[in-house]
Amino acid sequence: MDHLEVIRRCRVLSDCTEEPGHITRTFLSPPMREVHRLVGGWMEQAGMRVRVDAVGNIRGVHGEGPRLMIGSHLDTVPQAGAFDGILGVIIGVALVERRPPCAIEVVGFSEEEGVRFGVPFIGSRTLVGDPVMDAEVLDAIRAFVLDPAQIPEAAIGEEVKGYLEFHIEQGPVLEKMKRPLGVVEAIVGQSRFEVSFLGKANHAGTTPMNRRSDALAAAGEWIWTVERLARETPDVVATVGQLEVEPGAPNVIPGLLRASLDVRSASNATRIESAGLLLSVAEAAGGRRGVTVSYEQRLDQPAVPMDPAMVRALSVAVKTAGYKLHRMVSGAGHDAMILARKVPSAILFVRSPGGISHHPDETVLPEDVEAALAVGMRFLENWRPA
Ligand code: HGY
Ligand code: MN
Ligand code: MN
Repeated sequence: MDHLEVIRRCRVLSDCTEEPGHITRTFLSPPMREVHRLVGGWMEQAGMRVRVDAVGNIRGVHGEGPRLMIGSHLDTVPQAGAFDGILGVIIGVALVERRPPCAIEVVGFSEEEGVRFGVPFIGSRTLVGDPVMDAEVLDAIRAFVLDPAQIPEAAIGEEVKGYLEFHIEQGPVLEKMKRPLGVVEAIVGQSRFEVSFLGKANHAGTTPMNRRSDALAAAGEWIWTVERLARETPDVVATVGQLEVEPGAPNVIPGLLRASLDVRSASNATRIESAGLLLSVAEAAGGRRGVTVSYEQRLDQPAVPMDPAMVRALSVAVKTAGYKLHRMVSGAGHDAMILARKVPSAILFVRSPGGISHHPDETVLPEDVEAALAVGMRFLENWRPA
């Protein structure tokens, strides 16, 4: 499988979607079954032993004994691009086809984005023995005809000695630096919350402005402040990406609003402090309107350094393959930050033209995928299980 076939297969998987005309594939959604069939078939063609584990991760093994895991996620955000996650799975299969001198397990994680239930990393957390056991997640597992009782068996054992992820950068850095690839040194920390604004629905025409508890007005003031404070704070990004408004009629004052909050920073102290400040701003905006604010934390993920020895080995592989090296921090979260709890982990980034991701215009350059395959093989030729 050459670099053009890797790209072709990523685009084939784009047709596995919940939303015709868009790429939307969430945790254990129906199109995920077709993804398992296609990816599983490509893994078998590459001579791998294939299984789907209890949370819907697809896993292919080639070789015996201590091995390196190569993977990324199968799921997408709504109206996504064709490469976020899946590129790393298909590159893993392509590298197995080239028969490196080490045993490999390729994994396609069933859920990394956290879109369906607001909790990210369901697939990779299962592998490190920290499964998400929320009732709604277990119901989805049963509905996909998988068995939650098998979840413990999905955890990795002593045989997995390292984890390598190939992933698009999803940002503008490599394009600006004119580099095809980037070696990730660390992944920023991430806090996610669900914030609820409980006001009082009422008639839009008859309720005087000074007698309203408008949940959306409170959230609107808060969201503007989230953006302003994040702009003013170095090394912090904050995003309100999801809003649910009830009852959601043009002639009814919004009584209830649920919002997501995503706060990231390379510094854990800055991230935690900023998140706390933004939540108190929400409470104040609600208080000025008789709107009660509550919140639930959905993720408290510290920043994670990548394994120094693997970073060095990847850097050597980039240089010996003839490419200019760029080492960088990842502003996006990745399954590597979960696998790093158990095994040495590293990420090789592939340039994102236009710096675009989580968008249909997300793409890759064929020569950059070719570079990633060449560097991946050089890394594998020298990797040995510690
Ligand atoms: O949200 C992220 O950083 C990743 O794309 N899941
Ligand atoms: Mn993503
Ligand atoms: Mn991703």
